[in-house]
Amino acid sequence: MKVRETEEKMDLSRRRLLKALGIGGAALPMTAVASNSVLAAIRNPNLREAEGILTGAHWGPFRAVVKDGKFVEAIPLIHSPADDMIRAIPDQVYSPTRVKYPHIRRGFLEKRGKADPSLRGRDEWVRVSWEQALDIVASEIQRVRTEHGGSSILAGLYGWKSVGLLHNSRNAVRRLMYLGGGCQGYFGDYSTGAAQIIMPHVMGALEVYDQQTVWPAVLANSQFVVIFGADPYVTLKNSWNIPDFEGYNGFDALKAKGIRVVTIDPVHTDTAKQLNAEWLPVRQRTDVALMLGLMHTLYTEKLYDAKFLKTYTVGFPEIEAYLVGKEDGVAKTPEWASGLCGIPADKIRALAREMAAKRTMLMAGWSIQRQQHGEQAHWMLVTLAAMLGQIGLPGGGIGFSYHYASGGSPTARGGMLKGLGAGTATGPLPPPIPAARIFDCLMNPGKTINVNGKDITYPDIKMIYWAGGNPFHHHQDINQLVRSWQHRPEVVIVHEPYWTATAKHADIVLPATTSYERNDLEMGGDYSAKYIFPMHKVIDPIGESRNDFDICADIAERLGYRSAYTEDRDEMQWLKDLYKGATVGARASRVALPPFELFWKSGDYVEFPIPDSAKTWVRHADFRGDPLLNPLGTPSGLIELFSKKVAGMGYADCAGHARWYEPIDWHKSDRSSRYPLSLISSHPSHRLHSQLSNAMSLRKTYAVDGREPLLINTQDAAARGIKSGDVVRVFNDLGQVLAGAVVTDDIMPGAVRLSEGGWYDPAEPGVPGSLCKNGSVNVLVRDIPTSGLAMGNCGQSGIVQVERYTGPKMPVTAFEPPKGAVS
Ligand SMILES: Nc1nc2c(c(=O)[nH]1)N[C@H]1C(S)=C(S)[C@@H](COP(=O)(O)OP(=O)(O)OC[C@H]3O[C@@H](n4cnc5c(=O)[nH]c(N)nc54)[C@H](O)[C@@H]3O)O[C@H]1N2
Ligand SMILES: Nc1nc2c(c(=O)[nH]1)N[C@H]1C(S)=C(S)[C@@H](COP(=O)(O)OP(=O)(O)OC[C@H]3O[C@@H](n4cnc5c(=O)[nH]c(N)nc54)[C@H](O)[C@@H]3O)O[C@H]1N2
Ligand SMILES: [Mo]
Repeated sequence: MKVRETEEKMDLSRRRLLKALGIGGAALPMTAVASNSVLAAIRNPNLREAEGILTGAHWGPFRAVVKDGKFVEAIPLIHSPADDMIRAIPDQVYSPTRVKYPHIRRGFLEKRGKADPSLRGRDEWVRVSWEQALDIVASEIQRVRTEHGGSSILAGLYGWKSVGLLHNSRNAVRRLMYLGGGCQGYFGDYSTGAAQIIMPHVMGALEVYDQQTVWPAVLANSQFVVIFGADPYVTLKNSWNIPDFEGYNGFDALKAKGIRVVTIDPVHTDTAKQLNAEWLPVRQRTDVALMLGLMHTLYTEKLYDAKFLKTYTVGFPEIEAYLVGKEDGVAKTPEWASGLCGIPADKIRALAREMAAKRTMLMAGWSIQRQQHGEQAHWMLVTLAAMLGQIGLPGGGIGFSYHYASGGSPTARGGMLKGLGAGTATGPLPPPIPAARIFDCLMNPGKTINVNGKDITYPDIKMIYWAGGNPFHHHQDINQLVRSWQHRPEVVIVHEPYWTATAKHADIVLPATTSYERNDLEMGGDYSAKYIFPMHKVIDPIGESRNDFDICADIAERLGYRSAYTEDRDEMQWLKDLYKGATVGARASRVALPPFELFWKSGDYVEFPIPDSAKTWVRHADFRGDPLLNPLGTPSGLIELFSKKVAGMGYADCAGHARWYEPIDWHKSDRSSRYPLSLISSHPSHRLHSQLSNAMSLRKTYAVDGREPLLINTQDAAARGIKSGDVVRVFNDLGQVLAGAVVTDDIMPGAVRLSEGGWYDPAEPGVPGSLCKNGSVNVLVRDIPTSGLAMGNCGQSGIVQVERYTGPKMPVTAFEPPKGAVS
């Protein structure tokens, strides 16, 4: 595999001081390792000062340069397409949007839980002292818990927070609530809500977060790569841990080797351009129909692998009946598929033949499952791959995470750091609700839903406590969110470094530090797990901001359990103990780590060795080798193209095998005469969701008239008299936003793209239905579940109309602190 030239690689050849030593077969005495490392450290005693302070973000490791106490520059450690995001960090840290002091909205300060909730989002803010804020927070927790029980507290909620395993804001809050008796939580996430529920029924594993057939095996064997609904050159910029960016090396090498790539996407993506791929524009939400057309071709032309289906799967007879139309009277011919997805029938046939003739890797992103009936997309792709019969072969089959966090980067042998845990709840924990049903829950206390075969009854929520997430960008149908938020809870508490829309809609906002204002540790490479990065504090906290952990510890103190919360450990002791845990794990896999003190003092990172066996690893090869000895975790032990279990659950919108369902919103629905454009809400190229939106140096490079950019096709723009740079109004019957037009043929006619993560900016703050001046896409997306089975979110849904905006000037105010806030 071609190795990307990185500063980090040069660093390593210069000084290997902290490279963890793979001991191989024979165990080295620990002392030998330690003295080695000590020697190395003495050779570079001033590493930190000389090269900047090593730390990291979801978008990469970097060295922070500090001058006169100010964080002035962030230098990427590994060059990647995320460099511009790293360079924007100082700008983000010093943004005028920082929450510098604790604030409480006036109504709440005066009347507490009896304050008018409809003033949320428009009340005036009052700066208060930490003492006063913490006293009020603690007494509100106490009051709500006593009056309504732990299940009325919705806490430790969804969000991407920052990297750092100790300062995990979600767990900091969860731990506070667990030790106090418990709280209401959630399951699943917004990323793969549908896939992570359906895949275990079909494949016996999550697939989406599992290791993929590694890149060296793909590069050596794949002859054809088809990418469904993914834009890896964009989405590989971010990882849950600190990225290793190895996925870019994989895709670059694919191109260098001249392996043919086809992308199936409504957008001519950065990835398609980078790889010189053939672009097949597909109508949004119709991939399942396309897959059926491909399968029909394989079937009628006898290009499918009957032996594979017989040996490794159950349920092909049901699929067969459905394909030829015995089940519903409709044969799923390429012509049928073409009528729905817009790709010509001959093209579908040619694609199916090529897939069957070559060693083919089907790579899918997650957009196609973040839609109504999203379960079907991944299930149908598995069904198509099973017909091709290449699952478990090197370079063939399916991969659901090549676009994310460098899935396919070979896994190292070493230790894993654990982080701050939520601890054990001292009281009963109610069954968690699906992540994206939170606002259905707010509006409907006592309602019972049935999800993945289980009944769950919604609690009556009185308190929302959020740290590390931004629901006023991430949740669908923001107007409904405003309504429910102003209707139900008595108290809303948010920890935030920035005045996001979520903070602006709270009762109490506590200023949180960024990860550059505290010490921490993080793993590097989600799939490779090959680095441990130190995250040294770069600067002192801005304003009076504090670490989530310290805030919660002080609240725990007021509630009488500080010592249980902190385990009487301070920041450095926690870090030392987390590191010690990884040392023990590493030793078990015969890898020695340098002692913590040395590691921390050096300011450098640790890199674990990648064993040769990891470089040839093929997903499902063991199953293919012997399905009896290595069964999948499904009821049959085989791939379930038909699942009796799912069929038995009886959902009207998720049957026993993958099938095509018409979505409520698409180009053929009734509403499409009023809202003829399909709305694509891809993940933004230059930020992580809403994070970094407030870094203005970066924003200047993509915003149009200071607003979120809307990609619109040349024909659609011409028909509406829209030019690049125009302010446009994007609307449907859920709401309306302003955006800046980018007219291009990189998006197919009939579709527009407004990336997720735009800061919600209501022209009339706190008023549901208000125009959003900045272009937050979730004002326009329905809050419906993918299906009864998974109840994932449908972020990649929506249909809209677009017109040139001719109304009064509406400057963006999303990045200004709210009324009364002291900054
Ligand atoms: N329409 C549509 N909607 C979508 C999607 C889509 O494709 N389409 N995608 C969905 C997906 S996959 C996801 S993952 C979600 C993402 O949704 P979120 O994870 O909520 O998005 P982020 O912008 O990352 O929000 C994280 C927040 O945590 C704050 N934060 C960062 N560090 C800290 C810290 O140390 N302490 C505290 N207290 N706060 C901190 C940040 O300032 C930020 O406001 O969005 C979902 N929404
Ligand atoms: N730069 C950047 N990287 C990120 C993130 C970020 O915010 N910014 N977020 C991270 C997170 S939390 C996640 S979950 C992942 C998300 O990874 P994904 O869910 O894969 O990303 P999306 O942006 O939703 O969609 C990817 C592609 O699908 C296309 N698409 C949309 N609808 C359809 C459809 O119906 N059919 C087809 N064939 N294509 C369609 C879009 O045009 C886009 O090119 O990315 C991660 N990486
Ligand atoms: Mo996500």
